[in-house]
Amino acid sequence: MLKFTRRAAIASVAALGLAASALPAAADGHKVTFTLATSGSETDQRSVAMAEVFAPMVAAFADYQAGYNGTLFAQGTELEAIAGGNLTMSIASAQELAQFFPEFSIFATGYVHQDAAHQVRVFNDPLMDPFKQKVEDELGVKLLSVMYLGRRHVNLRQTRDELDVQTPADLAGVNLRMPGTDAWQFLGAALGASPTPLAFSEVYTSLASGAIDGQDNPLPTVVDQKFYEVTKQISLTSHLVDLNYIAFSLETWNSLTPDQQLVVQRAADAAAAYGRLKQLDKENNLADFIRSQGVEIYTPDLEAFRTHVQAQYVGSEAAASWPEGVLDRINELGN
Ligand code: KDO
Repeated sequence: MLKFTRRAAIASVAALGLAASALPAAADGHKVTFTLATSGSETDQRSVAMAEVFAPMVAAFADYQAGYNGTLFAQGTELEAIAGGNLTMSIASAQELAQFFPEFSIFATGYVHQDAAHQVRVFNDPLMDPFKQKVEDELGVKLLSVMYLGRRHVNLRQTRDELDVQTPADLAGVNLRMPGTDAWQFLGAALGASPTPLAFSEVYTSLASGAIDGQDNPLPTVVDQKFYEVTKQISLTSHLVDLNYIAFSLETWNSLTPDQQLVVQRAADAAAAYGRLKQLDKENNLADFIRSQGVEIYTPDLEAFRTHVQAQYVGSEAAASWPEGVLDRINELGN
């Protein structure tokens, strides 16, 4: 297994950074401030990548500040804050964008993206151009890069002896927390569960109190949020290879010089690449730690889940919003 080294990552992005720092500071010496709002923690790999890679690369002309854990803007309100001129950046989701543009639900559909590399090919493919343009034209938000969040799995309070999750039928009646937007709730129901909308910041306490039976974040998030303290099993459904977008204010973007725009784009790509490698490294190496905390991890009947989940989207309102040919192109870009 390729062991991703922190030094290698920093060296590879520093080379980019050096090129960027050769650029002159802001013409009048005045620096803009880029403010990021995220419901993620400060230690989440996407947050770390923005602070340790993106921020230094734009430092010649921009100060960077970040609000974590939803403290600046509640989860799901960041895009509106950017559109309203009250925020520079967010780590947005396709599910949040689907609230404005239903067709974005295609990128939030269970068992479509195959892995991190597939996400990058899709984001960089011409199929993405109309999606990106619409977000710029109608929301005033520029999608700079795609970030890897990870493979989402069903993570429950019940032990496997109490509830062995092999097929969607085993999730009937399970109160599974999903994030609040329609695309997330649809996915939770497609898994066979009874989805409950709840903000990310409420998940730990709701698991601890028993207000919910489970949640579905990737392994790195299970560790970062210590969900292993309040859950007893993970059925590796891998039902969504989840992504986020580095969303940037178009108004701020248009205020930058072409050179500065190039640096911002390169900084976003470098941060996304760094965070992706770190998240993949964590994802591939955390299972034993989580097991050591008393959480049983096992693989269910993946074909049963894939078949059932995908059947729920056929003929759905979400699928009706997908532009002709896009799903076929996404599948072509798969392995
Ligand atoms: C979550 O609320 O479960 C979720 O994983 C949804 C993602 O789209 C994203 O908002 C994420 O939370 C946050 O970035 C916190 O990790």
